[in-house]
Amino acid sequence: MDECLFCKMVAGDIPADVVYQDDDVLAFRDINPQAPVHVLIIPKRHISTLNDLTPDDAGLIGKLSLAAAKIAQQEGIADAGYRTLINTNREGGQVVFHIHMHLMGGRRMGWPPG
Ligand code: DGP
Repeated sequence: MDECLFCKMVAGDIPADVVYQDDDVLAFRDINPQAPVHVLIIPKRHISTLNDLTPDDAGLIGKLSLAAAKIAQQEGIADAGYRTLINTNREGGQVVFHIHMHLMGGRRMGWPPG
């Protein structure tokens, strides 16, 4: 997707503060952090929203969660706890239309989220 911000990060055309990557997944620090640790974990392949997943993407989406747990360990927040979430479409709060899992921690999370 030529115009996708996160695809440009995958391509290296826009700088990203990368904390983890493998063949399928890229993770980088959020530009507007909402917690001391705030990382976005994305599939390198463009998928716009959770609604666009197919059964073939099951493994890929699982890899986002596995990466989140690995990064939480790396960032030292695994034992204290952290939150992962994926916003979907307008009312879900999605602003960038390339699936991304937020990983947030380093403070106590409130509930319900706003
Ligand atoms: P969402 O609302 O779920 O679509 O989250 C989009 C997130 O993307 C938001 O927390 C801010 C982050 N973001 C937007 N533009 C950039 C950018 O250029 N660089 C980085 N690192 N993060 C960005």
